[in-house]
Amino acid sequence: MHLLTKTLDIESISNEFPIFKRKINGHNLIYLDSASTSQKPTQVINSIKEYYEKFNSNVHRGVYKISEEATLAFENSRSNVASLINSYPEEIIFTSGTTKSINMLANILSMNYLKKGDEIIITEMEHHSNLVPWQIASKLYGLKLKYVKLTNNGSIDINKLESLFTEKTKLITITHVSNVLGTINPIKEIAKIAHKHNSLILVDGAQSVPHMTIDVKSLDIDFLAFSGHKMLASTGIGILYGKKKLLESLQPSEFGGGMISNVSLNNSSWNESPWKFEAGTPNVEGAISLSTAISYLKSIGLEKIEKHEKELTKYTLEQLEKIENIKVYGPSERSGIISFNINKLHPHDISAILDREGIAIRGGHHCAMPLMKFLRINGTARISFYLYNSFEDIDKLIKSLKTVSEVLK
Ligand code: C6P
Repeated sequence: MHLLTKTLDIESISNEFPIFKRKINGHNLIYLDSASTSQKPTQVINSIKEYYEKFNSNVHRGVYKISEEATLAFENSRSNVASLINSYPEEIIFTSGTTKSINMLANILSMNYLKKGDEIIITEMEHHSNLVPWQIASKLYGLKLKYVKLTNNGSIDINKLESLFTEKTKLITITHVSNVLGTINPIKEIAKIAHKHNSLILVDGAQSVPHMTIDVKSLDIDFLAFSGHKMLASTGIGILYGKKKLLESLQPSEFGGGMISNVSLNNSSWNESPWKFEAGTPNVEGAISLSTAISYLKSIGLEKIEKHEKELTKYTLEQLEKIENIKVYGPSERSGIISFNINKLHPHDISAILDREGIAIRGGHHCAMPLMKFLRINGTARISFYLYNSFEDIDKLIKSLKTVSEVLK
């Protein structure tokens, strides 16, 4: 056992995730792809079952018991999400995920706020979900995208970032944590710079909110997007946080049931925030699962989860160095995401070989092609951690990687 300080009781945590009882190719599952999606604990699975078995109904519509129960659970989830990031429930918009949140905001800002010639600052490390929507908006509305170039180890140079701001800059959109390199961007500092230049800031929190304590007030960010499925909840639920005053002043970009106040044949008016941004029947089971997931994460403690992942990351980086012909990408101070290549091996081959031992990792471009271009590669093998991973998982991974490196050199 290589664990000096035992931050989390991994055995009892992993016992709460039914998937770990499964054998994969005759081995216990070692899941090292939580950046892609996380596994789900029994509590979350049961909360979805309970909703369908006991109070399945639409929300905000029915004046009968089970609909009132569903509405209460849905709105309680909004409050639970709000408290997780130190915001108010009115600042929490339910979406289907990070991708949807960013697309929605790109539409909202393009339709309401941005004008031809305005500039948006973005980085080369963004996931396609925080790049393509802005690229399309820039083409449709005559906006200009300005990219922050990365340093050699895949970080942001704050001075270079600040030099891109002009009086035309209206938004900086940036990931909190890179899904490829694990780079943690200094969001508080960047928000300060953005506001100094009268610009808004959107943070892609897909890889940070599940793994660390996020306080939107202390960071002073205007918008934050994240996904439930990367933080123990079901797929199809996500969040767009926006400062209350901003959400109140912006118009929705999607229209239909649930978001209106009054409709006549020629005109319509909207409900209050955040409901005016939630057109159509929402993902009720998803919101309930997210609330349960958040309560579960809070009961363990995000500080402890972050510390645990830091310990795993440090240990893994040390162990990876001992493998021949390996190249690890990204800075040494990072979140629990590590990308690497071994020799000229295709990342998919590395992943397929590990799968034979029940080890799940991801290989490919990770939806970050501009970053791959910057690194002058087509893809990487990537491991990523969560609260259920142990030092034993890493020892098994390293043992298998050593074999891969030996056999295929
Ligand atoms: N990254 C990964 O394996 P969705 O798919 O909407 O839940 O999240 C999109 C997204 C946005 N931003 C970042 C930084 C992300 O990492 C992701 C999802 C997964 O890296 C799937 S490609």
